[in-house]
Amino acid sequence: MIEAFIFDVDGTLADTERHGHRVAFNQAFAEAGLDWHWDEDTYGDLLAVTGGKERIRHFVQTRDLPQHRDPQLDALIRDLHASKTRNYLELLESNAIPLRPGVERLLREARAAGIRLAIATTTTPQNVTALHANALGDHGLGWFEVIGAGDVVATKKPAPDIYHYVLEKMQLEATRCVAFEDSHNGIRASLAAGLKTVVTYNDYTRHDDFTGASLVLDQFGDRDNPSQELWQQHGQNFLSVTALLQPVNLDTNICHSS
Ligand code: XBP
Ligand code: MG
Repeated sequence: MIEAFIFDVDGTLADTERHGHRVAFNQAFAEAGLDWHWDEDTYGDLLAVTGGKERIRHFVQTRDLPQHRDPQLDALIRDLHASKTRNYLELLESNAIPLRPGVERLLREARAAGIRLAIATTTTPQNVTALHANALGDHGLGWFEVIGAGDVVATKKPAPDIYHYVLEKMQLEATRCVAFEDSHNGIRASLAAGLKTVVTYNDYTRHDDFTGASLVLDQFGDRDNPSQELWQQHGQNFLSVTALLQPVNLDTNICHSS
């Protein structure tokens, strides 16, 4: 019997990457006097590396930038990422990034059905609390029993560490949980941890390989903004807790790579 839903954040709860994180990174680079600029396509490629600090390091190394040989590279990455996080939090505080369609509804339905909620994300913890506070109000913070985020684990997605961390904190078996993800890195992590996974892709991840997912959707949807894929697959307008708790909807493993 399913007892908990474990949600990824970026790309799943909210479409944060293109106009959120990416903009915050570019602001940090400009503030530091660097001529680096991650346009939307470049950032889409860099999303193959999870973790903002790891992403900056990957960018410097793969483009063999002069900073690559700087003995202070670690300090530069740390300072850039701190600026980026400040910029991103300001973006969230201006309520610039809404939750995706159906997310708040599904969270409320799950709470009403007694389903426990948690977060398993690569992003920085402050980013999670700010997203929830701005999108759900301060009461929204208490909806999640465990927030597994960022550097709380040594190895980020696609490693399963963050899911293992959350399962251990919740004292739950993976078979009692459903994971919600948006990307190939994310589903690799959740499947490696043994969780059935629902995917809601976005513009950056629509062509990712989601093999092994139980459901692959364009969005959770709402009555007035339906999920197109769920309608085609199951004749339902939007993803509901009732649908998720019917084993048939989660026992199918989808081969989805386009
Ligand atoms: C997505 C990520 C994060 C964000 C940037 O996390 O990989 O690194 O892109 O956030 P998820 P930080 O999909 O697991 O929520 O700069 O704070 O890492
Ligand atoms: Mg994600």
